[in-house]
Formats: sequence, C-alpha cells, structure tokens
Amino acid sequence: MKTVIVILMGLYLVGSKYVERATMPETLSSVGTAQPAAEPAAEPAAEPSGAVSLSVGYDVMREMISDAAGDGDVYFPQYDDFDHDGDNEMFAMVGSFPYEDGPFEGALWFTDGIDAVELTDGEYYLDPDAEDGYVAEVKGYRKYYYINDYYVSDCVSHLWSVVDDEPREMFSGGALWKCTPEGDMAFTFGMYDMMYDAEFDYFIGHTYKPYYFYYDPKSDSIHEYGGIELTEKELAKEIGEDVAAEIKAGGFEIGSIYKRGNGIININYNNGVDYHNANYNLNEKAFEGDSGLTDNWKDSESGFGGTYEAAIMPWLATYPED
Ligand SMILES: [Ca+2]
Ligand SMILES: [Ca+2]
Repeated sequence: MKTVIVILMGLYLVGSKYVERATMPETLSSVGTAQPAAEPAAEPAAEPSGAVSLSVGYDVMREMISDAAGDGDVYFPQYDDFDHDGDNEMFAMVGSFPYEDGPFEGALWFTDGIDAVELTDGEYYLDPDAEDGYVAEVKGYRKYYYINDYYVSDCVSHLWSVVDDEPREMFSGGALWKCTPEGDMAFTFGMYDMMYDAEFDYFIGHTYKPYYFYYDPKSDSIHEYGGIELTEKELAKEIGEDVAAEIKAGGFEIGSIYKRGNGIININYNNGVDYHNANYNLNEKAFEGDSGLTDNWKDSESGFGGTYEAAIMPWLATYPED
C-alpha cells in the first residue's frame, strides 16, 4: 500500500510540474528567444562532407538517399537505431505510385550516414497514406523495416534490419499482420484450400490464414510456433468442453488438431467439400477469428478457411512440449 501512495504522489508531482509549465507561456517567451537561435548551429551541415559523424540527422540521411537515387521521391523514411548499437540508420523507399490504387514502383534504400545503397527494387503493395511507414519493432532488441511484394492475390513481406552495420533481409514469409512489442508476430499465408472439387480432384477457393511466429533474442532470429497434434479428448480437456463433438454434430468430420506454443489451437474440420478451421485462444479462453474473440466455433467467426498445417515454415518451427 505504501508503494502505491508513493507512486501516486510521484505522479501528482510530475503532473503538477506539467501544469506549472503549461501556465507559464508569458515568462517563457522572454527567456526563450535565445534558445531557438542556438539550435540551427547544432544541426549537421546540409551537404554531407566526407567526414560524417555517427550522429548524422534525419534530414541529411533522407537527402543522401534522395541524391543517391537521382533526386527521387522518398517515401516512408524510417530513421532509427534498427540494431540497438547506439547509432541511427535510415531505410526508405524511393519511387512513385504511378496508378491510383496500384502498387508502389521503386526501390528500397538504406543509409548509415556514410553511404546510401539501393537494396532491392520492384513493385510493392504499400499504402500511400501509411504515415507511420512499415516497421515492426521488438522492444529492446531489434526494429525491422518491411516491404510487401506485390502479386495479383498474394503478398509476401520482407523484413529488413541491420546486422554488423550492414542492411540485411532477415525474414520473408507471408504478409506481416501483427507484431507485439514482445516480438510475437503473425503472418498471413495465401492458399487455395477452401473447397474440394471432386470432379477435377483439386482444391479451389483462396484463403488467408495467419501462422504465428516469435522473435528469439538468443539466436536473434524469428521462429515459428509449430503445432503438436491433439486428440479430440485432449482438446476437450484443454478447452473444458467437447468442441469436437459439437462440430461433428454439425455434420463435419474432424481433421488434425494443432496446439501451438503461443496458446492457439487450430481445429481443422470438413464435410468432404468445404474445409474449415476453428481457432481457440487458450490465453483468452475464447475462439478467435478475423474480427476478434467469439464463443462460436463456426468458421465465419472463428476461422480463416482451409486447412492448417502443423507448420508453414517447418525449418523455423519449434514445438510445445505438451
Ligand atoms: Ca544502429
Ligand atoms: Ca552501427
């Protein structure tokens, strides 16, 4: 209790300081004139000389990239310390959106304040209004700049960062969908696996299923939460009710059931034509689909269509022990 009071008092004091400052504009205006005048001198020179320090600023890096790209238009610049080594770098796109609602055409650029280099070019699925740019951050470890390859109906994200002072592509998989500050990520993968066409003996129907990944600080790399198979009985024990029985009562048969290290259980089910999945989140104690949590196992609310695999990138997967 004592700590709580101390913290609350601290907050109050901090709060009142802000109030004091906020109500002092008249006094500040007379004192403050000297302050802004001193600032421009602290800015690095607009033209980078040969001996650029490690503390090259945002404007200079942006200019370096634009210049090196032949006066190109810079989009989505991200100025930050991507590898947490104490000095900042910049990733940015240079190019244009030639058609309305069309892809970005151009190149990914990088500078550490010494050189600016082009890393890759092509057509990318990017939103011109994405003011925050394209970054995913694992707090305390690494920041990624990502770009999305443009295909007609699918999207693959490429995650770039900095290793040993060099830009490096560190991961590419499906489309980056979520990244928590703790480094839990979800990538959606496109697949044609929604319906079985018996006449032609193949699957049709495009689905986008999230698969789950995490950042591992020890290896400084991204791994997949692979799934171990559960029996229907084990599923009932995990969830606390016999969901498999409910699904079967709905006219379906149960396919593979996978439990993952992030607490997600994928339940595949089908009727021989339509292939579905229901996803249960053990942490939230609810099913979880595109639009959030639900207590309904039915596909439209709790699933993403098609059939989940134990892992989509098995070479990166780790599996829970039970
Ligand atoms: Ca750095
Ligand atoms: Ca560095």
